[in-house]
Amino acid sequence: MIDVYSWPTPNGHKVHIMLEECDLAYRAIPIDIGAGDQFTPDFLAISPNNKIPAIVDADGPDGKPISLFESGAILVYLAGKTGQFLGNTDRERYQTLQWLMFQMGGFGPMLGQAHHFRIYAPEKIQYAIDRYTNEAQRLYGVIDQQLSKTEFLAGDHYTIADIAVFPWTRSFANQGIDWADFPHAKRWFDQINTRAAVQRGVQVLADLRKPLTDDKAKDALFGKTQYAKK
Ligand SMILES: N[C@@H](CCC(=O)N[C@@H](CS)C(=O)NCC(=O)O)C(=O)O
Repeated sequence: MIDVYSWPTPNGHKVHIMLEECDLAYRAIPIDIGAGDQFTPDFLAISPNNKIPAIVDADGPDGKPISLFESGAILVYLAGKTGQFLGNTDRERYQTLQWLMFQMGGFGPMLGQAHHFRIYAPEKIQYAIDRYTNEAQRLYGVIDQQLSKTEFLAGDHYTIADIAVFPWTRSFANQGIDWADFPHAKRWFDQINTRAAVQRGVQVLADLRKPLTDDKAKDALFGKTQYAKK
């Protein structure tokens, strides 16, 4: 059994989708990041960066339990454990890792900032909105260009690179993205979105999510709770 400590956000959805795709037995344990659950000592013991997702696999390497944080590392781990969605050849595996790193290092963080400054920021700072909206559009251009040449991000096969990028593209409107500008990415989005495991994955814990309106939740994520001196 794999325990996944998570919340229904893009980084959480990546792991939920992968667990569904691999048909692994798992239990989803909600970490309400708006209520500050990510700062409890028990959670920090497995996720010292106070972010979801994290997993504890009772049946880790050598049959011993393992805990992991960082969604990209978790995807690589689950791909290794099951022998699925990493690519079929060494070349494909490196290309998968390349696009996974692209998501972890740029696509996710920059789209997160676009969403933040466009939607959540208490003041509308035009410089920040322009900076991150432009960067979001540039990044969608990168995947659109790739997907004009290949069916999936890493080539001919659906991999953890697609699983990592897809959840971030579900909030395209809040990132200032018009699909009409990115037809190849839209074709890919629609294709991934129809997968049964993807549909199940994005529903995991989904009923717990609330709109980010109250001050306590904003403090937990962006304010004094997040940045309290230890
Ligand atoms: N690089 C990390 C990012 C994880 C992340 O940003 N998680 C957010 C939710 S999508 C979170 O837990 N935020 C709570 C906080 O920052 O306190 C990963 O991919 O796992």
